[in-house]
Amino acid sequence: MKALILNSGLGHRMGVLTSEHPKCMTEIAGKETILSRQLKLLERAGIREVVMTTGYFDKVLMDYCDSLGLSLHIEFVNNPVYDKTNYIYSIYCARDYLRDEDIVLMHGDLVFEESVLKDLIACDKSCMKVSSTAPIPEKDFKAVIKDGYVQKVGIEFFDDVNECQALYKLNKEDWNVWLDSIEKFCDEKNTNVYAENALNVVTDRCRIFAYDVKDRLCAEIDTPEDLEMIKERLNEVTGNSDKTVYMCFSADMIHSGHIAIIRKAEKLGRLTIGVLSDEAVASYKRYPLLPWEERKSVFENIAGVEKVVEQKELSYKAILEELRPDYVVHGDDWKEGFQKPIRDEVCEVLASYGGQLVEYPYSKEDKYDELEKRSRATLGMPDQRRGRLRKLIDMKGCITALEAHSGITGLICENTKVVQDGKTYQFDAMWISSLCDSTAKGKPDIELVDMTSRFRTIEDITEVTTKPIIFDGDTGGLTEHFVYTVRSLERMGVSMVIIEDKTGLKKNSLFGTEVEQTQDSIENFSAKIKAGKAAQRTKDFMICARIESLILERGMDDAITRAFAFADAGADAIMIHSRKKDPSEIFEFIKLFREKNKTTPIVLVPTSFNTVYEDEFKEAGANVLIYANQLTRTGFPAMQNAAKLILENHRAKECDDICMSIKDIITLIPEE
Ligand code: SPV
Ligand code: MG
Repeated sequence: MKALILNSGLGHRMGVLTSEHPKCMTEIAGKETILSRQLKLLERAGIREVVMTTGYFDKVLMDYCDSLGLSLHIEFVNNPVYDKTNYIYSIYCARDYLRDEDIVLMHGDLVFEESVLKDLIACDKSCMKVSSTAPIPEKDFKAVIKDGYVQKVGIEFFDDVNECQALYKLNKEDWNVWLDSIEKFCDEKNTNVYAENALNVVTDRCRIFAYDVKDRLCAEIDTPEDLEMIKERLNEVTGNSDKTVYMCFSADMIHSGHIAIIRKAEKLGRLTIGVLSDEAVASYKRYPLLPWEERKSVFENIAGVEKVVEQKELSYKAILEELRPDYVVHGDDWKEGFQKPIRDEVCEVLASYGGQLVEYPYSKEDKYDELEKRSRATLGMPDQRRGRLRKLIDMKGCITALEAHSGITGLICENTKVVQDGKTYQFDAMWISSLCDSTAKGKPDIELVDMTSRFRTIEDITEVTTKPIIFDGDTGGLTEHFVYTVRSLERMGVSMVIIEDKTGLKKNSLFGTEVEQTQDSIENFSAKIKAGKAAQRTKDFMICARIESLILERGMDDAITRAFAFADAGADAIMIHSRKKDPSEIFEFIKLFREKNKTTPIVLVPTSFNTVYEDEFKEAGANVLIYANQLTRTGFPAMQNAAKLILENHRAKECDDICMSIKDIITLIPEE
């Protein structure tokens, strides 16, 4: 079904109100014009195509329609002799777009209630709006009605008439008959009459039902007095139902605070809720307990919510530019803190089109904090935590992990956030490095710290955090031992173990060829991977094969051959390591691997090749970036320095400047 809107006339009787634009652009409620309202109602009624005839100020009209940003395709048809003809000729000009279509026809100066349009469209017969209760106008259109159907329309009839307006729903069979008659009139140069004159001669074949809307609003605006009267009526009948309201939620836990603000928002108009995407929630808060689809469905089922859409970013800019709501509603808590830049941007976008921000006092209640704490705790449980690494990789494409070797470094990784340009950044996962775990225990990184002790570190960290864990499993040890390690790690909620293809006494890779190291054979290492995969009890757990060929200078061919072999053996991810500052061999490896394998995640530890930005690695095809030792390498030298300062000064005062205050150190540890 197409809509036909007749906008070729100027509306001389409106005086100065139409000196710069056509009558349909007259404002009837705030910035809402007769036309913007008509178009929005058509859009809401499911119409997608509009044919609009133009005349006066056609460029102004076209630009205006464009600026409304509606999802309607509008075909503009100019009547070149708009000042010498009546709208019958405008329809004639547009006839090629209109034939064989069901049509909603309306004059461009009509204002009607939404239900009037909806009812006409829903009527299966062709129909015209009439009112049996409105006074019979002296000089305007009346419809002569017989047996419920329109016989004639014109200003000259007074018997058996009802007031009527040029708002029709026409089924194509009836419309084609009327359009033929219009064509005939115009071909015979009869262009200064109403289109209804052409209707009146074919009503035996063009059957139009007189749809009585009684007292509902459907009136034209011809004069400034009409305008004032209709503005008032419109306000009475629509209240706020013409206004649109937008709110955004991340919540996977709806509580009475959310419902209370939704109740307030819905009073302002028709409410659309934006639900933040999983990625946006994970970026600023924590991984959502419920995926987006479920959160969407929860909001869809709250009374008063008309529509739910996805807000892909913390920034509201894109969604506001698309929806252009009259109001954005939010708690006033975002006037300060990390959300302030987001609020500032919202104000800017709203100002650009005349929208308004409505803020309600934010009620911080302990019970909500308690609920949030409980849901965070759930995220830390082994079954919840384990599968999240894979989900994050799927969701973000490339994730970051930071080294943690104790409860406190785990908390730093869990809670450190940075806000830049309205976006929040935090680490996605934690890396339990053999180097840092050993260093924290004052031992060399040679698989000397036994598994029981390494597991203790994992437990210290899991007790106080929720983020997924990648465990540095060194060589994995004997295959017979590795299978037990896999199950223990799974039980603890670890998401991934990385084992390197070395055998014998392992030393840290960053020594390169300075130390004697033996690379395991492809066969042995593949067998270890297979055994690990067979041993695991959950489907979430990942085993990553780490290739040492570049570290041991065995060449790219060896590295890539191993990568394909280990992926074939069942490795869930491939880590390639290098100790060169120049990242080219890493990029070359990624390119060669991705030529044949598009899906197996690639893991990198950019300690030496650290000039490359995360986005560049992501672009190249990497999926996990591990910052493997930076907390250890910054934390322990700071301690060494403090120890020296005390010894040198024989007191602790000189240390004060480099010490965190007691208050700050306490706040690093969340209260239970
Ligand atoms: C570790 O952090 O222990 C690692 C990475 O295995 S590296 O030190 O670069 O070898
Ligand atoms: Mg290690």
